[in-house]
Amino acid sequence: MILSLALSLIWLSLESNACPDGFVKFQQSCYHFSHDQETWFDAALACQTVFNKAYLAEIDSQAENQFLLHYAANARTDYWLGATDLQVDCTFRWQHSQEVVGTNFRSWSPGNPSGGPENCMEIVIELDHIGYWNDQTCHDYQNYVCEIEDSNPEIVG
Ligand SMILES: [Ca+2]
Ligand SMILES: [Ca+2]
Repeated sequence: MILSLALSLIWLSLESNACPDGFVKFQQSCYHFSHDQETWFDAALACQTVFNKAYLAEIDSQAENQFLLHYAANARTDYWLGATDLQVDCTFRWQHSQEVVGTNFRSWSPGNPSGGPENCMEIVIELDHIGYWNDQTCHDYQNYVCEIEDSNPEIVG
């Protein structure tokens, strides 16, 4: 009786943390790693429209950074992230929060951000098979990560 109650509580708590279909949960957010490739602008639009109110992923903590870089490294895939330096060259800003990228920690690939025409931020997998941050030409076609906060789990789904 107690065991079955405990099991149903565990089941309920798992259920209430469910992410939308196609999303993976990590801490307070759900992430969708795209299978299609888009320009940065179309990727940002896809997160907003196809996945109701999601946004291109914003890295807020070292833990979230490690999660996303490891996922990309395992998938051996580059992914757009939600920051650009379209306002001030080499000062990357998250589109969702408007915070400046990399004030507390940074994972730029050596020699990056390289600036100039590379105005959009991505995770790049380098020859060492490790994921880093990179600035890339916004019109390149890349996979992308959408993020949605899981603050109202009962509405999700
Ligand atoms: Ca985030
Ligand atoms: Ca670059």
